[in-house]
Amino acid sequence: MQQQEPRDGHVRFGINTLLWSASDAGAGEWVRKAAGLGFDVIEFAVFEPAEVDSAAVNSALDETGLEVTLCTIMTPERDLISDDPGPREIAKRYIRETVLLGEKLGAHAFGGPHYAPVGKLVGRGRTPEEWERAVEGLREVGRFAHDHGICLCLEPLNRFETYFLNIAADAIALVDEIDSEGVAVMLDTFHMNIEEKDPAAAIRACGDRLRHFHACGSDRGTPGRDSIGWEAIIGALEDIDYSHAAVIESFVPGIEEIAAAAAIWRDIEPSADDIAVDGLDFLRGSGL
Ligand code: LER
Ligand code: MN
Repeated sequence: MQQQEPRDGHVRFGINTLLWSASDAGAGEWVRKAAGLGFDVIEFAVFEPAEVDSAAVNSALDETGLEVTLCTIMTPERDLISDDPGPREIAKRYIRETVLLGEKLGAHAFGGPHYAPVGKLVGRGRTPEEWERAVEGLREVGRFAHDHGICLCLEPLNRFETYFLNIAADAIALVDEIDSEGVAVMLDTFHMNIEEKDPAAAIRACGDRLRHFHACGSDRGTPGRDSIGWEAIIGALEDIDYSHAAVIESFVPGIEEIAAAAAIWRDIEPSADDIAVDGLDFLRGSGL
């Protein structure tokens, strides 16, 4: 299902399946649910690419006209910066298999912290050897992704979730060194709010390297009902003519596995669907 990314100058708004599910099952159902709520994009968090029923998803996509983006699930055994070649190979295999899934679904962006497991902290900063391994590994899988019509969008995470890439400036340096059309930057307002001195300046610094975006509340609740400086963020996205997807990524305590990984210990909003509905309403009204 190779399609061109729709680039009509408009941002398309999406929702990440982690709001509702911690599994690859029932993927077609999330397409219909997202479409019913008015989204343009469904973002699948892919646990095991072989477990996703691509035929069911494609028939739901045909029915609804939704676009797909993918989000990585970096488990402890998927680690491109490990000094052990085993986890590096497992990470590359996972990325390649997910790229092939994405190609079947007509996806163009596969975002997330492809470099290391979420939550991996080792009591020190990154080493030059780890940086080199990331460059080599991502260059290899980036070439593969590009050959299959997909861009790997590297996401800096906050310091409590990774020590490897925390700010846009480092993601830009990594992407520039990899120098592959198959590797770009993505940003997430939740992480930027913790790490960036000036999130709008970080967006502008990325320019056209920014190929994917997570629009998240500062508390991982509803975007727009939080303390993010949305006016400045929206202005910066407009300044760089951002015209890819902006996806809400929020979590609720009821999805226990994800809540534990993202440290969600209370109801931040009344319900998961409130986050989706009110967040989309806010983004649609933002002028993007
Ligand atoms: C994790 O905090 C996150 O933001 C995700 O996009 C990556 O899995
Ligand atoms: Mn994110």
